[in-house]
Amino acid sequence: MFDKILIANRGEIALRILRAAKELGIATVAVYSTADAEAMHVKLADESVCIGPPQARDSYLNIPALLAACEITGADAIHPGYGFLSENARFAEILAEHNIVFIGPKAEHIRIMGDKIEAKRTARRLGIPCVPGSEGGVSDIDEARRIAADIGYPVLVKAAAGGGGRGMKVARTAADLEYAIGAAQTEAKAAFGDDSVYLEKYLEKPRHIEVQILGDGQGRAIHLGERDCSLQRRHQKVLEESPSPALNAEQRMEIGAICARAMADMGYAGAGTIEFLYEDGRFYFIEMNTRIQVEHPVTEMITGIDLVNEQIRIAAGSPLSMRQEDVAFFGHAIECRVNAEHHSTFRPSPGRIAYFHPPGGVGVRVDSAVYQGYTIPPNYDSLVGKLIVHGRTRNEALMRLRRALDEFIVDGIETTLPLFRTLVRNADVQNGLYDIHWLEHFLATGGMDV
Ligand code: MV4
Repeated sequence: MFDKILIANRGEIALRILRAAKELGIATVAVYSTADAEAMHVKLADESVCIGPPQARDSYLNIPALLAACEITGADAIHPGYGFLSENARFAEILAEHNIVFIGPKAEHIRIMGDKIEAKRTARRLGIPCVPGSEGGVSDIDEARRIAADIGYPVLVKAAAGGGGRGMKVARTAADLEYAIGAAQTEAKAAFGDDSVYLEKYLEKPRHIEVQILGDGQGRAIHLGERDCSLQRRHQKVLEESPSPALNAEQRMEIGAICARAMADMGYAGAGTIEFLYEDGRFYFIEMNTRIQVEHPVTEMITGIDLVNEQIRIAAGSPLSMRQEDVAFFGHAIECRVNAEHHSTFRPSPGRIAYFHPPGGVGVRVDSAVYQGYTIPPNYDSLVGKLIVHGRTRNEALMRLRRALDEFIVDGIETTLPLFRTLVRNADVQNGLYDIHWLEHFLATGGMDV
């Protein structure tokens, strides 16, 4: 096992990793930018190293500074958290060259999944059901017309280097296709420096359902069920839950087994998420994330498994702590991402937290790195904290969520708490009747006015 882990991240996920390391008896090193000198992860770590100025490019993304911090402190592994360097295959390789363990998958697997065309090719080869579309990239318009006619309109043009919805264009008819491809290529080139695009059948009203997996890198893998992340705004997840209100136990075990088998076959190491669109009872692979995700606590709450502990132990070469038949699913969990933003305009609201009272009690978990008197800097994401509730049933979880949201006080900045207080009382949300467009439609039709 490692003696000392460096946490190449900030905020609530840095605390999450610190907690897992402490439980394993591993010493921790925090790194921080000058904007984060007062941050909680710096206070709670055994040691800390300043790695640069506020801009992430010069601090949390600064690989030489992170290597120097490992050298100074003698850290033998780095946990990247989410965002920043977490899905940078080159970073994983550089660490290996310096005999530092990257707590995450093999560089090769990060690289494959970073290219959406390669990811889909790999998923298809491993028996994961995919959205019908082009076999690889498309550049020739006549070839694109043939493929689109074959899969049927509407089709979606997607960027191979994509993510966050950038470089995505719908072609409703053959007349739109040439324009959609050109626009997607231009956007992809500008955003990612790579204009490769591919085609998929456009699914009109799917849910976003993702499967959590763990692999030991040696041919064993398990799944930990799914999370329904359909409630999003501008490709930012807002509320996530597990299990999905749309699935039954049989569907869960079927898609889970397909994912676990695929990850075992590829020799995947660590935690990963296989993302699907789900429509009319069928799953369609879209992407795979090779990191721990923001919404991982909902899975932890219903399985009792500490995903970050598993990541660390797998990276140290330990076997998985359980077999598939030992994984039990209990009850229902819901997570709200509370952001420092206005609840209906979503304008960022960094600043000093004058009063902070997180909720507690049975079935309530708050993952946050803020404290009363802390000033949220304007330089990073606006997550104040995650409120996660658990109940024996979805209704019990919703009941606890309503109560916990009413208890939660954050003064001095604007937060999205009022949005969640409204959502948790909405009939569609209560009945689990939502797709990926539901929240945008709700907001556009005045759901949060006043
Ligand atoms: C799709 C789709 C419909 N059909 N693919 C958006 C970002 C991304 N990574 C994949 N995305 C989508 N892919 C096909 N073939 C609709 C979306 C999409 C979406 C997906 C998940 C959650 C929210 C979304 C919001 C808009 C569009």
